[in-house]
Amino acid sequence: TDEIKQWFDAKQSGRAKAGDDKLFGAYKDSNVIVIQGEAFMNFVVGKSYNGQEITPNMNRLMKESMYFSQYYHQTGQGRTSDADIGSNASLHPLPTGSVFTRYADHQYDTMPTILSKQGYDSYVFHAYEPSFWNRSVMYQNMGYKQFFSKNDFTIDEPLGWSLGDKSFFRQSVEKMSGLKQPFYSFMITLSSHHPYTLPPSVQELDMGDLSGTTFGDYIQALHYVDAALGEMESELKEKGLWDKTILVFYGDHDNSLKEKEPMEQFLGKPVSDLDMEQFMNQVPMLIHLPDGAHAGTYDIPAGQLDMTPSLLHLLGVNASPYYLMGNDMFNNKEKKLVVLRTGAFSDGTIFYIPSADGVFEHGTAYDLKTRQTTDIERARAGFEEAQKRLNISDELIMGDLIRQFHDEQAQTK
Ligand code: GP9
Repeated sequence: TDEIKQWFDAKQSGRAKAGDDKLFGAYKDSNVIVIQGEAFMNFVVGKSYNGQEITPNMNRLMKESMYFSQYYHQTGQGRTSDADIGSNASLHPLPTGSVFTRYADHQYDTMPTILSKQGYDSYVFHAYEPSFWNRSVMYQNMGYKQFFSKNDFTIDEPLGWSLGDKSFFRQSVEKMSGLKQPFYSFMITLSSHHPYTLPPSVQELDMGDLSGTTFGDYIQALHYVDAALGEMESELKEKGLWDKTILVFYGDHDNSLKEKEPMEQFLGKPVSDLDMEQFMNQVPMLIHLPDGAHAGTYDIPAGQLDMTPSLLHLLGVNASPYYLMGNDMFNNKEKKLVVLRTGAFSDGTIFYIPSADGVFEHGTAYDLKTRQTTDIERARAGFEEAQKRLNISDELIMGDLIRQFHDEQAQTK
């Protein structure tokens, strides 16, 4: 554990604190609403097909939001639950299985537990069976005051697996409007779940040659989720929550549609291996601040593990006592490196893709400027750091080391 402690000593001592920059604590005591969008990928954002905008509401919202254009999902086999643990506990998911089902009794530093010390109550909303991904057990451990599951919603818009996202958002905002502020709300959407076949009445786009294909259905589903997002914005404004709330939207993972052909048809241009690799790994990340300030495109390499440390920065919470592996996107002192569960990584200049055998030299390194393969040696240091981070995270989770470290700290006080 010495290596782990050393790594965290360096990480924690470099965390942002009061007075470092104007953004630190600029939105102290704001409510925080985070929406995790099912299979919502970045390549659709800003795109049109057959003259129709796919995500008009998000495109509009982006103009008054911080948009992170190089944001990666860092999930593994635990899919939606991995995006959740990555984002809310800033740890890498496991090489196999899901933290939610395998280690639900271990201790984590999470958005809810950290924010509870700042006077926040935290709530999680997902209109599906509470036992799925072991959520009801895990959410209690993660420090949520209440989990609003399928049992707490009226199924007045049956769609796909459960309740449609439009009604899910409306009923969730209704519940939120009665809560003591400030609150943290984490919401998980569902309508754009594989296989994406929403009924024709809900499919609004003319997908031309792509209609009736899984890819076409996927685009239709995202268009529906985007409309739901637009409605939610109005509902938050109606309830007087909009300008008191940091609203975050990000995608949880890829859509499992790995074929190039429909992608090329959708984008109307050829797609390289590197393009495809990035499309499959990048999700949108939007942060809308209560006053709509600091809007623009932020092209730093980042990922789901960075959400919690970055939100703490905006809220003025010192992250140094916590065992969070991600980077604070607003702290210029932290080295920006985003590590995916596969061992792929990017530092913003290169993107390294490992081979199946995991041998460094067998992987491929791309230069992100030329978009061509580059000397593999440029990736060596990043590869080693990526492996180190994944190992540290695994040991931390499996060995319940966060509990041990906090216990040790408490004893030395
Ligand atoms: C169901 C939803 C789906 O509750 O979270 O999860 P996924 O299959 O995408 O991991």
